[in-house]
Amino acid sequence: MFGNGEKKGSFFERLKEGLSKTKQSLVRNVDEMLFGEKRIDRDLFEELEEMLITADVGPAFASELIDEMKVIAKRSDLSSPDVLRKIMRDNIHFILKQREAPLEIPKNGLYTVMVVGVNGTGKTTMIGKIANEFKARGHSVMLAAADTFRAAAIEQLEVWGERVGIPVIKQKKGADPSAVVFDAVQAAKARGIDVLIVDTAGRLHTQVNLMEELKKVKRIMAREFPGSPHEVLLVLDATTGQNAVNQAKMFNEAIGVTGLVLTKLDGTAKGGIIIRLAREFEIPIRYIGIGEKMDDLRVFNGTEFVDALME
Ligand SMILES: Nc1nc2c(ncn2[C@@H]2O[C@H](COP(=O)(O)OP(=O)(O)O)[C@@H](O)[C@H]2O)c(=O)[nH]1
Ligand SMILES: [Mg+2]
Repeated sequence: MFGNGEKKGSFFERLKEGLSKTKQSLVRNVDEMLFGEKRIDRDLFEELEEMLITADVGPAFASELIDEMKVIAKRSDLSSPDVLRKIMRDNIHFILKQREAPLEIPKNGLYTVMVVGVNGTGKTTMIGKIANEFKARGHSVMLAAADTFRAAAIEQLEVWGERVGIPVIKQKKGADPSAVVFDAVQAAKARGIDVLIVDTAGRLHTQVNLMEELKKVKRIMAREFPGSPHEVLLVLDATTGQNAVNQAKMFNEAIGVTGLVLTKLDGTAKGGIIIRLAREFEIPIRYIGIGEKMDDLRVFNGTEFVDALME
């Protein structure tokens, strides 16, 4: 249900469906341009580069791709635009493949995951889904409700806890998130829990406050269980396009991010942002989300993604 492997399964079909708008803005427009032109010349390459940038893949990737296309165009007479299309596919594949690194839960000892990201990106939903998956694989899992800014955030995590059948450590709204995390790490150690997942706030009165709070949560985790957090997962919403890139910069500089999750790839034309994130950050992409249902979150697989996008 969750792992990768079955290529033509239903997830692949849904991924294809989910990426259809991105495919329109990135692949079909490029195809039309290539197949519609009689001459492959400088103007065409300029137009192509502009189009790629509009499709959110980022200027660095766009210019590298065009440079490579130009070299090939000089060497051969390009009787078929398929050659350029293949270069595009191979380049996207190469970039995405580098960021393929599923989370590995060790066999022994407590493994801790701190989940961060701005409000509404899908943190709490993702936590519920991965908690369910870890449990199904035989791990004991515990959640910590360290988003104490909103009462609804605590309740939402509790609902997931009940649904999955795992404990949720919480305090009242407005409590110090570090105190919640302190309790959670103690409880996880005492009960011999395998995986502790910490939900955090995505908005406070100011951004500086938020980053300071997250830094403190991270410090407490490291102090109470050295080596912790083993993973800092940043959840990004694909529909926000370039904003996702800014968020990645901001969170990475402030607290250090070890894994990315890109949600809401369904129904957006901005899915090209995954290429920009993969190109500009040396951070593995752990999961992608294509909907709200339990099996709409999936371990990221670069080959599957590029196939769903280009096929
Ligand atoms: N379409 C779509 N919706 C999603 C996805 N992931 C999460 N959501 C929805 O986004 C909304 C915000 O999610 P939530 O987990 O509360 O975000 P948080 O504020 O970061 O904790 C909820 O309505 C989720 O169901 C996704 O991959 N696709
Ligand atoms: Mg939340």
